[in-house]
Amino acid sequence: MTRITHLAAILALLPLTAAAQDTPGAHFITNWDMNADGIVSLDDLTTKRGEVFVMFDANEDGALDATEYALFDDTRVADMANNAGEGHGPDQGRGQAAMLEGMTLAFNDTDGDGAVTLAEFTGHSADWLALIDRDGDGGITAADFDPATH
Ligand SMILES: [Ca+2]
Ligand SMILES: [Ca+2]
Ligand SMILES: [Ca+2]
Repeated sequence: MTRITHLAAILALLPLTAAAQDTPGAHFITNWDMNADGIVSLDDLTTKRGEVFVMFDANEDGALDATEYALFDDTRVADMANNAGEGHGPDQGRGQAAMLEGMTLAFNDTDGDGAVTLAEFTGHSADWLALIDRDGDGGITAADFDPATH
């Protein structure tokens, strides 16, 4: 029950879907653009990462441990597998890879103790933004997912 609830929730949060996606990164932008101004800013990322964190902190101790992170990882993999069946969507290339990397335990575990605290997770929002923000304008837009841009 808990697992299913989490899965359903994260599918709504991280729709790395190729379905009905004409603009690269459109779903990411729709779901992470918290103030709906068309640009995913650092504030948007930080706010949303806080929500994702709470969702996966099953024992509510303020840290994602290895067990909790395994579910988080599984959920992202399941989401990718789900969407892979939808035909060939646009190759989001490095944008999508960066998006996934920014969610990993290794990326977020600043002190290397094997668990990620809320401060660590939200504290890496800027690093994550920098990874995805290919045109370096400080916000994430469709331009940052365009496979033609390098
Ligand atoms: Ca926890
Ligand atoms: Ca840590
Ligand atoms: Ca940008």
